[in-house]
Amino acid sequence: MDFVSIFVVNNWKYQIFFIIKQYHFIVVELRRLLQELGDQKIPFLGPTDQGYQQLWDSSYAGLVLRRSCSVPVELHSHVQAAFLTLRKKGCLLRDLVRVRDRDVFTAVSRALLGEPGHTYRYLDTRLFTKPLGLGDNEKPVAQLKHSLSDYHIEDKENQEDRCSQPSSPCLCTGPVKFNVTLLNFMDPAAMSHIKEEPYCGMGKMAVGWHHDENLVTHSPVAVYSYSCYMAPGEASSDPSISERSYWRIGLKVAWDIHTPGLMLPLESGDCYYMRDDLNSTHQHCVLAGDTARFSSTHRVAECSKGTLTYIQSRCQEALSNLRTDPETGSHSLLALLPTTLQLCEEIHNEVEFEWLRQYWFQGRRYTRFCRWWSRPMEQLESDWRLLETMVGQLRHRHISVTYVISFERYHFRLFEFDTTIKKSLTIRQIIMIP
Ligand SMILES: O=C(O)CCC(=O)C(=O)O
Repeated sequence: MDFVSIFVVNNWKYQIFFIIKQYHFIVVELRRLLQELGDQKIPFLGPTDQGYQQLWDSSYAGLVLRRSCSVPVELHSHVQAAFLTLRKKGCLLRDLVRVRDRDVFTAVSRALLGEPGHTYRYLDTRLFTKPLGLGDNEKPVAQLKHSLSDYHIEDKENQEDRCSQPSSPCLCTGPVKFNVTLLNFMDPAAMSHIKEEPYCGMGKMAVGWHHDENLVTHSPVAVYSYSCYMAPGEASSDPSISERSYWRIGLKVAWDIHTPGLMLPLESGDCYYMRDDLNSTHQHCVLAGDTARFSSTHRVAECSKGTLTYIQSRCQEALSNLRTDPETGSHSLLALLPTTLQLCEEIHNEVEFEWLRQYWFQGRRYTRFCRWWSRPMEQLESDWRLLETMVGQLRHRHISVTYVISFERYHFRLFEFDTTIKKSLTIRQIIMIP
């Protein structure tokens, strides 16, 4: 085995060892907590329970509620109309994600809006943004994003002037620039089965317990909630409506079965913020109410490896080692340094597994509603073909171990569709979900 191969094998083994160790820790810790909990449930408090506000202040200080009446009426109506149009146009789809080694469709339908060329990766699926603010349907969502981020930087006195119910002093650290907006929709009446919340007994869950992934450290998450067919604030005037007919947010301290959970009911048009480190120290879930509901969740995604500009520059970096003979069109490598070859292989995998496959395994989702990504994806595909040529050159030089190992590295689930992949991107047809 040559130097490059040994280096890659060792590096790879180390990464696998690290992932297994982490996974092992999580499984052991979870088992220990479940054992300690036994048949009991973790207690939780809602607004009608004594000590609710105290619990909020002491253990959920990063959670801030902004009541619907503090959002301009016009904005409500534009945003809500935009949600309905986007749904009618079929832009919201259930995502195929990876949860505990299984491929599952999310219960909620989703669409990602945001900065052009940005992506957001969660549960092993990369979503590609529909540019926010370009089309008429998305403009109100862009306005909502501004309103939510402006509110974030307002000082506390201003907040108290409003009709919101500030729960605790907010630690605003400055302007926030949300770069992605994940829209969610679910109509409980259309679902054949909705999972029960397992740890506290909070009711039916539209989105299970999780931390929002892939955010910059301490990114706030701002959420606007729209329960269809309920005017802003309407439900609160009817005392006969039980708490469970509302959509609610459940929160609990991560890895803690002693601190009671918190349940926050939302009226249509309410917004809530998860600030400071709340998203990393706590988990949240979404509990289904009686009506259909949209939510628009705004966040600052960690995009250092998640923008089109990034992956294009990576391809250029690798391709700078390729020489094309102007007369014959034949290709050769300029340098054969182990580090250069390894970099080429890494980029080759990255563009294929993190971009092309991620894009195509979601079917015609993106080409159907937004042409924005079509051209850049064609360009990435053509770069990938050139990188394929470069890897072919390596193979002829018997450095094949590097190739095979890194080839098998990502997304085993996609391999189930075809074991002879990498021949060409006819893989599109194979991996696309109808
Ligand atoms: O709908 C909500 O209120 C939050 C949704 C959520 O947690 C998510 O999309 O990650």
